Amino acid sequence: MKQVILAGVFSRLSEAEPVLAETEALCRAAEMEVVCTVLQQLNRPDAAAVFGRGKLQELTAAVKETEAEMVVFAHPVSLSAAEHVAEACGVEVIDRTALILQIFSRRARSRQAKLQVEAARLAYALPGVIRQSDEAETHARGGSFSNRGAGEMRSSLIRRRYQNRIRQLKDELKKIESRQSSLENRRTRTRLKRVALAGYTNAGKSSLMNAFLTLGSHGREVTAEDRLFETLDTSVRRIRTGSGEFLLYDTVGFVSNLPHELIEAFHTTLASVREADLVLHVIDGSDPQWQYRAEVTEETLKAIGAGEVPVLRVFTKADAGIDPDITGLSVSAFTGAGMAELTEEILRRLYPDETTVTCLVPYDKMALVETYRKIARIRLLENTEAGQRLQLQGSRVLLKPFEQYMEREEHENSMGKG
Ligand SMILES: Nc1nc2c(ncn2[C@@H]2O[C@H](COP(=O)(O)OP(=O)(O)OP(=O)(O)O)[C@@H](O)[C@H]2O)c(=O)[nH]1
Ligand SMILES: [Mg+2]
Repeated sequence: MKQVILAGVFSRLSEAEPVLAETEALCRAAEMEVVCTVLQQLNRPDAAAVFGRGKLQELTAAVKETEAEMVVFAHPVSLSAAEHVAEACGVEVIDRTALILQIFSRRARSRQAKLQVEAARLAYALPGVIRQSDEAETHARGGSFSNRGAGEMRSSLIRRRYQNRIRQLKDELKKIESRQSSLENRRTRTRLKRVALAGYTNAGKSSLMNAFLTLGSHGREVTAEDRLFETLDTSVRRIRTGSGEFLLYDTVGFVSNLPHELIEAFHTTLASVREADLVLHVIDGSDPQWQYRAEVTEETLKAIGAGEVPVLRVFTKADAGIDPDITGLSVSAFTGAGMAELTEEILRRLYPDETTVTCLVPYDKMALVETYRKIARIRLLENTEAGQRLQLQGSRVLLKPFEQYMEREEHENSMGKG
């Protein structure tokens, strides 16, 4: 565990709490231990040094006293300001974006995730490289004849190397994407509706996916772990329940102010959310900060271009003691409680005009039933003297001709087994 000092500038210290808690959790995920916190109340961070002069001295003293190895800012900081702070206090300084990039980099397992993280890291570092190479150039121009060249050449070489690597990464990612999109096309042909899990990191999305799998579907379980950003790739599973089917996508979790470099690099991974028919917003109901985190998720959904997709909120970890103020759907991935209700609600949202009815159709009207075999699901309940008792499931409009034979309409959308 690396010992670090958590630092930050906030316009109102009272609002700092959730951001600090979140950054501390991010530090733990990067195997850093926060030994001390140094905050300053300012309308905005000082452009040159983040902190004011006095605060910077306080930070330097804290570094000495605690023997911390690094300072982590809880918000983005310009590269030049970070350099200034690093010079003043003599240890490495990183900002929140760099911290998140580090965690992503540790977690990336698939080739795609690794390339995406590398692209994001280079995009993050590039402005600094460009600045240094520009400075070297200016310096070389103004300098004497003898020092012109070496520094300038080295900097522009590094800059070119970065830019080439970024181009190379983009090309490779495109190849992976085109392979994926042909797979997606095959999926589209099945015309199953798509549901995407979304939510704050560690909310319980992957565990919920696994809970759906135990409802009777086949497919490998996904990894669920008590770690931030455990999932960086998108997995898709076909969920078959007694009441209907859909495709379920599990993907990367969110955190406040997800760096735009990451959002851009993970554009394809996040397509599963943008292109879903329904977003299942998974909220950890046992988390005292759930409200803040749910807002973060809903803002991030907009930021990734999924603002128009209908959202269904679900509170999970009900077994761990749920906030009593919560009124929405609640489930537990561990005990399976609430899963049937959740499935029904998902199907209701996916097929708003579907219904299930029971009819008694006389034997001389069987031709009608045959006509509907292709567009409605029909299940024989029993043969009676008066005719066949059938359960029909399909869109409300299509089932109209059966109205005269209807015995009862079941609760909307519970699609009968079979
Ligand atoms: N008590 C309880 N714990 C749960 C439940 N679901 C998930 N957890 C725990 O919450 C932690 C995070 O679960 P994941 O399913 O990995 O969460 P995630 O949202 O996929 O996380 P990321 O992929 O990191 O964004 C794990 O330690 C799980 O064991 C639940 O229903 N009840
Ligand atoms: Mg996960």
